[in-house]
Amino acid sequence: MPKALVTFASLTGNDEEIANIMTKSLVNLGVDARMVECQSVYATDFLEEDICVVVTYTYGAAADLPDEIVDLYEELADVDLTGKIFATLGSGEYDYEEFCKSVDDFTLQFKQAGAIQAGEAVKIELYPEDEDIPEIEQLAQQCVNTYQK
Ligand code: FMN
Repeated sequence: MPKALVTFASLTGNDEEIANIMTKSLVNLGVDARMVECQSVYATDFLEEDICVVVTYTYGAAADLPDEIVDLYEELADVDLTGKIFATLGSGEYDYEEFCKSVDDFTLQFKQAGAIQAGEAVKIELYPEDEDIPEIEQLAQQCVNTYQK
């Protein structure tokens, strides 16, 4: 059974719900998945996992990473995740110039750490509605498919 860690940053709950849906989707596919708030996670924790998932919002004047996830982002630069599978998701708002930029930042950081992207990052406007759920479930399925290859 593959192991997955889903970590998230969420100020007003949108990304927590996305993380929740992703975790449940993985569990439904037979993955031993757990969901942990990002301030309780170190990049080295991913070394114990098969599937690494980050869910984050985007904030600040210049589409910044949330303060609480900056440490995890920086630590990823020093971890070798070769052979691991990753997925990134997040919530943002179209009104801002750089929609869900933090999701893209993590995608690049995971790639630089040597991990394999399971599927296209999922970006959701604000709260995940019913119509967003299939996209999240599809990413969970892609994580499992990539693991089984
Ligand atoms: N969303 C983006 O896509 N890009 C941004 O640059 C961006 N900047 C923001 C700046 C501020 C001050 C605020 C209040 C929101 C910003 N957002 C931006 C929208 C948030 O990412 C969005 O509300 C998100 O759903 C919050 O997630 P959470 O409920 O998990 O905290």
